[in-house]
Amino acid sequence: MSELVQLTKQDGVAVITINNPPVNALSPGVPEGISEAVRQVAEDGAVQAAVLVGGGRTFVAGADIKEFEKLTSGTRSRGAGLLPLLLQIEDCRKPIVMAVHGTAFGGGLELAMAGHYRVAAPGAQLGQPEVKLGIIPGAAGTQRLPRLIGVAKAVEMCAEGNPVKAEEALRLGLIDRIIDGDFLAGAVRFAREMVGRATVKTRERNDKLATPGDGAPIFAAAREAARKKQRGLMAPLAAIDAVEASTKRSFEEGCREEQKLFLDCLHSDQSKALIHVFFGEREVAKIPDVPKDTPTIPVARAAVVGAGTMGGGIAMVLANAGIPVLLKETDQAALDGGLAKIRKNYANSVERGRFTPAFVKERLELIEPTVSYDGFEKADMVIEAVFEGMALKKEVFRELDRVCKAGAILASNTSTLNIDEIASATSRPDFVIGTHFFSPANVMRLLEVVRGQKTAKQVIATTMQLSKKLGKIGVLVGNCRGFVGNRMFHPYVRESVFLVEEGATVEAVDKALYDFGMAMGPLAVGDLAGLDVGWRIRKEYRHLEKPGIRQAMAGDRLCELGRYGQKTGAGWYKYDANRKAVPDPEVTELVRKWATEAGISQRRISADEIVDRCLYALVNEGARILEEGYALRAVDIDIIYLNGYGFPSYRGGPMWFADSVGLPKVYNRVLEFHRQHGVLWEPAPLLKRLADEGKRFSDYKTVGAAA
Ligand code: 3H9
Repeated sequence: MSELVQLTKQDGVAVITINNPPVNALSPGVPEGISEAVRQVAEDGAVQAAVLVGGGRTFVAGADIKEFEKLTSGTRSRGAGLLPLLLQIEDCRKPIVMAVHGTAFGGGLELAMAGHYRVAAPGAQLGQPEVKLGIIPGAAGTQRLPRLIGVAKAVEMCAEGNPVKAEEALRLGLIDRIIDGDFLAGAVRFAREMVGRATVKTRERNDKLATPGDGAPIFAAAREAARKKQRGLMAPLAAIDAVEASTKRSFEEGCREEQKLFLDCLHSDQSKALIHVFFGEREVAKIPDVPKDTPTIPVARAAVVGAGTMGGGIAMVLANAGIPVLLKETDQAALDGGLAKIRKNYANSVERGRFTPAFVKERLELIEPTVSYDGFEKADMVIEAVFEGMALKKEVFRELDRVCKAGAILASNTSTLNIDEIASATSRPDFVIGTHFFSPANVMRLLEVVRGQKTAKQVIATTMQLSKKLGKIGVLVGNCRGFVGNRMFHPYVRESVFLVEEGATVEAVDKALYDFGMAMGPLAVGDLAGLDVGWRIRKEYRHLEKPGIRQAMAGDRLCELGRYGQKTGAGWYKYDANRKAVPDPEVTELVRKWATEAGISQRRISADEIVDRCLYALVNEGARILEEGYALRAVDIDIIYLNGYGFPSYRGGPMWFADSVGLPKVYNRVLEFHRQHGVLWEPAPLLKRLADEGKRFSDYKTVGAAA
């Protein structure tokens, strides 16, 4: 038998254990090992039933995702796949009980469904998350799941990819029992109870399958939801087609249809991008010079300075993770305002069913409002979220340095300011770090963790670990202006404004980028965030601008007219009372006038040009950041854009997108823009080099440690 699968016997019950840490993926050798074990069970007269269980922390978390790349690149052949093994299990005449703890995901759930019975540990999760990787279940999951739980729930699970917990799985009929106490002993006891009972084959059950007529409205609704909620993604629609096949065809024909759809998805660019994202999200946690075993500081108590939108959101995030937090404002009125906003946000979450009232009550009790620094001496970590201004930030850090205990981490939520300069206001720059949350902080998953020149490794390790505890994805970046995300966003937005000045309508620019897959167009984002924010900063730094370089002016001119965006009812768009954007012909007229005055000639601009101008500006700046070492890897930039800027996941992030277009093509287009628009389009040296060498951004490793 394979080393990855063991067989032991307990009084007439065989226990088949899969041991392929960390998640018991179905890597080469595992299916073969299971097959051999099932053969032995069938042949061994002393065995009356079997339990199949995962060793370690989980059942089987799915097919081995690393193998997919080998399959699509042709470095590994598909072999017979899992289907014959699942038939072999189902055809065994002795009851085989699948014992699920941890997760039974993807191929893991497909394996479990081929068993005659399923038991689970409390809290275990079962799901078909393949769509999140741009594929669909490929081992009869779309055919067995509806037979076990009915079409409506099966299509939801396969198309949305979200798992169910054991308790719901029991209600749905996906499992037969929840085992409290000693899991393996309970599963073996269950198997013994099943000896002599029918070995029910899931594939032969049709009692829960809808007729094509009954199923039609379910599938129509699922398609509509997928087009809306998973815009641009192919796999959910393919998953729905595959589940629908279960209602129209025999099991065998349904499996053939599923295979075809599975392979189409597996070979798609979307799947390659989403698999890149899966591994990327894990890669960003790995920091070359901060090894996994770097000691961390326990963060048992925290404090936040500033109860504005960001500070309040950050306090909620800490409280949601069970960390007691002091929330400080300068005066009672501001504090009350901040708290009212927090309560309103929580009330909205209860309304939407995200939190229970009891959960919210507990979390609110963890947030202790204050107008003084009393109690700060107990905090293990303080996050400053006061108004964005260097003098004020330094004053706060000077004070924090005075009141906080030695060993406490002092973090700043600045989105633009120099973290080393902030740190210089303290006597402990090694304990200062940037934690750049994105708005709304309690919703957005991204956390840019900004490493200062002197930030200690344990402070970095602690902050990265904390980001995971807070449900965020932490990405380490270096201390440059705008850090990674906003530094790249600047040329992206600049180009969108230039395009409007050159004759594209506001709607055309936003639509082209929305159709590309961005969650919102850049101009609509500006209206949402407030056009005055950038305008004020630009006014402050105008004296630093190099003469002769074109500056985007239309946004600033709108601000001069009091059009700050949604909050003033007008910006690039007009807004009705419900903040719904309406195109405003007056803006088109105004911009035309301003452009004429500035000597900019207007012309028709295609959607392709809009996308190229905006995205390649993003990519070109990303290449500079990478070469300068402010991001550790191209994938770090991708993860930032996917989680903080609404970049479409199925395009893998801006750097992956550029790689998939091909860097020579991207470089040539950047050169073309350089010729047309001048110095702002100077190609990044790294882009040129990689394009010349026929390489990709993902091949490039920085020497910098994002410092
Ligand atoms: C599928 O099954 C298709 C089928 O229909 C069959 C078709 C024929 N493969 O996430 P973690 C690695 S598609 C390979 O940090 P956690 C992961 O990269 C699959 N590797 O732990 C990481 O490596 P490293 C459907 C995998 O406790 C390490 O394991 N299944 C796989 O936070 C630990 O992972 C899924 O989509 C895998 N399948 O979360 C499930 N899974 O340490 C994907 C994990 O080197 N997996 N690794 O960075 C998950 O959702 C989470 O990993 C899980 C554990 C919840 C299981």
